[in-house]
Amino acid sequence: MRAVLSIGSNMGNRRALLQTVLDDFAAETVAVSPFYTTAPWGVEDQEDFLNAVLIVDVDLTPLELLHRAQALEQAAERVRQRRWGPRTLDVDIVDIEGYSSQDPVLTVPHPHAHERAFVLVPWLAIDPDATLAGVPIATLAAQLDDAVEVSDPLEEA
Ligand code: A4P
Ligand code: MG
Repeated sequence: MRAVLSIGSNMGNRRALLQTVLDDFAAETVAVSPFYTTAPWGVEDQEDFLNAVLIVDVDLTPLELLHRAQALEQAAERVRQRRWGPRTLDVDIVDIEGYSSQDPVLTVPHPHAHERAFVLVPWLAIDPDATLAGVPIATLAAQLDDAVEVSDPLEEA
């Protein structure tokens, strides 16, 4: 099963926290985007995020993949204080090939993915021809003007 994951952090050692996800999925990874510095979406009075997207090919069910993502968030000692608020690590399932779900426990495609430059821009970098619910992600990304730029590893904690 091929899936697209969005990872983000805006607390602590952001680069190291994102790396824990890359390490966990290393053997199942098809592609990893660069890390991007992104302005906070949703709740704007918080630090900038570091975001990336990875494409994985896993031998798991969608729910098993969700649980694995949540275990990584727990391992990062994530405390959920408020919706869209600051977090050490967020691992979202953006899309799963050949699968869709409206269940609130696991909604696929992710209901906000199409309006988030921090998801679409990194994804576009590793899969320029990808579509989301049938729409090219290049088209979706072109409609957004959020600040998203490749981060300089030397400047990142
Ligand atoms: N859930 C349902 N569908 C999914 C899915 N496709 N992937 C459920 C992951 N989880 C999914 O999530 C709440 C519940 O969503 C989970 O129990 C799961 O079963 P959560 O991660 O506990 O809550 P949250 O993250 O605080 O809220 P929410 O609404 O999921 O926020 P998001 O969408 O994760 O957004 N700005 C920038 N620049 N970069 C970011 O990375 N991230 C967020 C968080 C806000 N602003 C951001 C960023
Ligand atoms: Mg989340």
